[in-house]
Amino acid sequence: MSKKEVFSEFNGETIYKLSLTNQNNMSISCLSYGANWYELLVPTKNGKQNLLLNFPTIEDYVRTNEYLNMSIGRTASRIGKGEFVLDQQTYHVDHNEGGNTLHGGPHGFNRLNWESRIQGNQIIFDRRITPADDSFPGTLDVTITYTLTNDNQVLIDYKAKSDALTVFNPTSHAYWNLNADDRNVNNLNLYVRSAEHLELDHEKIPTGKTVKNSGTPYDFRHLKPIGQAIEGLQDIPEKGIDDVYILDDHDDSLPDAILENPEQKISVEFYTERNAIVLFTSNAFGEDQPFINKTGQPQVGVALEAQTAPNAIFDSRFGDFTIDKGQPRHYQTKYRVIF
Ligand code: FUC
Repeated sequence: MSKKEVFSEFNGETIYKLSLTNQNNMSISCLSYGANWYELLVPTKNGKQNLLLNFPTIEDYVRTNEYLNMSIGRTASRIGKGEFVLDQQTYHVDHNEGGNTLHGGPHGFNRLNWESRIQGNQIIFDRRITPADDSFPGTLDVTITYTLTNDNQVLIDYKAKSDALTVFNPTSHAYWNLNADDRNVNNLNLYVRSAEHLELDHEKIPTGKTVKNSGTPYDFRHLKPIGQAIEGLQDIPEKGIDDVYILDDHDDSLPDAILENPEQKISVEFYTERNAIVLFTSNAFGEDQPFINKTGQPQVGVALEAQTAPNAIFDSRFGDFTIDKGQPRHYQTKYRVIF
């Protein structure tokens, strides 16, 4: 079952909502604005339950600036001073957080209304993004595809091709909350297949060093309640997690993260071939955020943003997200939902 309908008008453009349902009555829907993942609905004995946070209007998404469920690009996380070097040439891209560039800058993927269509069990978004649009080098043709399978997996594929050397490190900023009631995520169990996270400076720019997770609140190598980690972080300014976890060596057969609601027996397994996940526990969220069915509060949701470690842009030990002229690039993140 699939449907494309008008969600709203915004700035003279039509925003579409596109939905798919599989044979087990699990549904996803997306919005063309930001190639946004609007809902992941699973059937329960009390009706359908959305496992993602969402807002009622596009204006809420634009005003709140938390990248709620947005597609992020061209580059996830922060580029210090918006500056990087490719083939000995220094580039400066637009800033949007102090002097730094966060999540692709002020004109990132999240600010675009994407071309959208449904094909079979896929929702497909396309855009051409030029240097005049977002200040990054190279005209980039991007396709973001959400696929819903009959074995309850959602795949997000990011494909891009550029007419010049550039960078491409997209992610999904989906915020999860597997509770049917109004609780935040502190009671949910989390596992992350990671032994270390990046050290960050006071502007959250990677220093190049890593920190071992073992013996710290950051350690999720065994399933544990998110609230247990949060309790251990009350002495840091954020009072929560907003960190780049470096994943252990890639193994296709192992989930890189698991989020579990032990009471309702709902869980989501995350699989990525990228080398990092940014874990963000919505630490400063509050009542001014009008979520549907949830009260805005710290830890109202958790984002697990699969990506190449952001410091790869200046340190090849952490990977490489540059793409050459004409060279296609394809990344995939897989979410397996168990209910
Ligand atoms: C995450 C964090 C940021 C920011 C944003 C909404 O990726 O790293 O600090 O708050 O999401």
